[in-house]
Amino acid sequence: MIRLHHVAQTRSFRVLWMLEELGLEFELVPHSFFDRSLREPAYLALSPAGRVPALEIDGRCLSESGAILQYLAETRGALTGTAGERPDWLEWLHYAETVGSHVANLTQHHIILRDPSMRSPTVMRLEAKRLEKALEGVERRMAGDWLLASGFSAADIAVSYGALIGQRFTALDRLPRVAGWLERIAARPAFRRAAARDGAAAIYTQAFYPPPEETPHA
Ligand SMILES: N[C@@H](CCC(=O)N[C@@H](CS)C(=O)NCC(=O)O)C(=O)O
Repeated sequence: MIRLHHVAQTRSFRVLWMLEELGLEFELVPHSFFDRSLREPAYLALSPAGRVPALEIDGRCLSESGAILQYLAETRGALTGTAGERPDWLEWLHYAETVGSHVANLTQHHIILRDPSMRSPTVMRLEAKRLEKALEGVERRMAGDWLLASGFSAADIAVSYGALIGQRFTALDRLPRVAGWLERIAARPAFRRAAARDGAAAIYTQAFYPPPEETPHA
């Protein structure tokens, strides 16, 4: 049995959605960021840094979402794009972390650091801009309806997760192709099934987290 260790709204959603796209049966094991369970020795045996996702599959456990998407696509023979598209497919799978790193930094400053004195308004503004720049790269390079010309692939899952969460930190007004892509994604039956299994929102509870205003110099 495939078993996915998951926290709602996190990168493990990529894997949840991929499993739904592939039509695989799996057990979903929900975890929380707020009860220290990801730091228990039993969980650290599954995920060395105590993070989600962790996917128990084929007699072992994988804990990098990009590697998991690639492994699932390659071993289950689906959502890989064509052979000729392989360099682009790999590039997008990893570009997901260019987007994801800004989302993670913004999440730290807007949400995880609860005491405002620990937050950096400069980092919040800078990271929102850098996220927008990373999404502009998607806007410019999308092949058509999806990232690859041959159609929907695991690359769309990897990158769009960052854009879906990222739009809570940077508006997509100037990125119409990205906005249209997210609408197509939201209409996919497997995405809807994954969203229904994701769990209650405990991290992102606001639709938008605006960057702090710049304080005018006196
Ligand atoms: N590179 C890893 C990053 C995994 C990761 O940082 N996951 C976050 C959720 S998005 C996590 O589990 N954070 C919990 C923590 O840092 O304690 C991946 O893509 O799977």
